Amino acid sequence: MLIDQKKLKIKSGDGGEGLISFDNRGKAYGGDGGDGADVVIVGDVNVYDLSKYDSNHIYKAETGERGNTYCKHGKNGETLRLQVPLVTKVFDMEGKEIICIENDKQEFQILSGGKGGLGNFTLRGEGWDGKLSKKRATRGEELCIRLELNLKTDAIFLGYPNAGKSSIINALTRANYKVASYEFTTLEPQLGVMDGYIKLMDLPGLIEGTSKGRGVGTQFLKHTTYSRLLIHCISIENEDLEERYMSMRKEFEKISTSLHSMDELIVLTKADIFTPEEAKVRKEGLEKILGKDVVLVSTYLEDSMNKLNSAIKSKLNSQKH
Ligand SMILES: Nc1nc2c(ncn2[C@@H]2O[C@H](COP(=O)(O)OP(=O)(O)OP(=O)(O)O)[C@@H](O)[C@H]2O)c(=O)[nH]1
Ligand SMILES: [Mg+2]
Repeated sequence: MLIDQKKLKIKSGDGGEGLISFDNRGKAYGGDGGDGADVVIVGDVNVYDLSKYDSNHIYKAETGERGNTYCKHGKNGETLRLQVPLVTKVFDMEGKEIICIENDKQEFQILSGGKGGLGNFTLRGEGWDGKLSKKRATRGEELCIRLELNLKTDAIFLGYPNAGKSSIINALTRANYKVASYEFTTLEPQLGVMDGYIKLMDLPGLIEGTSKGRGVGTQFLKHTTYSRLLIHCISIENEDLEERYMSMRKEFEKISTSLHSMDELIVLTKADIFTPEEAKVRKEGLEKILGKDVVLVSTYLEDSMNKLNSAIKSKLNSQKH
C-alpha cells in the first residue's frame, strides 16, 4: 500500500548543561554543555513513500552532553535527518505549508536544537567570584507536522479501467503488478522504472464522474502534479475511439487543469485483437480525427513495446530543449 500521508511529532535536542566544578586548588574548571541537535528534513530519491515513519513515535534529536571537568566541552547532539521521498510537502497542524521538498539532497532545518549551557570555567570572573556561575542550557523545540507525498514521476498512465495500463507498465519495466480482466484492478498508484531511470506511474482507472468522486475518485490526483508526461491509454476494443478519447479529456479538464495541460502521448492498446491491417486503419482513423500521433501497442508484440519505449523517451527529451 502506498503511504502518502503521515503525521509526525518531532523534537530537537535540549542543550547540555554547563558544569560547575573546581580543581583541587579551588579554580573553576567546569566545561560548557554541548548544543542540542537540530531536526532536518532531507529529500531522498531512494525513498519511495512515507511508510518508514510511525505516527505514534516521537522523533527526537540528540541532547547535547553535559560539560565536563578540566574545562571540557560536552559533545553536541547529532543532527536528526528525516529522509523523505520526492516531492514531500510539510504542513503544520493548521494546514499551513512549511516547506516543499522537491529535490534530492535538499535540506531544510525545521527545528533548532537548544544551546548548551556555560560552565564555570567560561564564566570565571563573573557572578559570585565567578566560581559558582553557570548559564542554563536552553530547551529544544517541539512540533507536530503532517507530511504529504506528491510522487514525482516522469510519466503517468491514465485511461479508463481495463485499458491495459498495468500490463504495459509491467512490460516496460520489471514490475509485476496485478492485471485482470475486470475494472479497477489497480486501486492505488503503482510505480515502475523503465531502463533504470524513467519513472512511470500507473494511476487507478479514471471514469466519467471521477470529478464527482465516482470510481476511485480524485484522492490520487495530487500525484499527477509533478509528472511531465501523460500517457493516455485507450483500448482498441472500443467502438468509438474518438468518443472515448474526448470524454476522458473532458474529465481531465474537470479534475485538474495541470493534468489537462500536460504534454500527452496517446496510446491505442491491445492492437493484437485485430489483424495488423485492421489495427492500422483504426489507429490512422483516430490520428486523422484528432490531428495527433497515436502509438499502437500490444503487450504481446515486443516490437510495439520497444516503439512505445522510444516514443516516451523522445517526448521526454523534447521537453528538455
Ligand atoms: N489482448 C490483449 N489483452 C490485453 C493487453 N494488455 C492487457 N490486456 C488484458 O486487458 C485486461 C486489463 O488489463 P490491465 O493491465 O489490468 O488494465 P488496467 O488498465 O490496468 O485496468 P485497471 O487497473 O482496472 O484500471 C487484462 O485481462 C489483460 O490481460 C494486450 O495488449 N492485448
Ligand atoms: Mg491496472
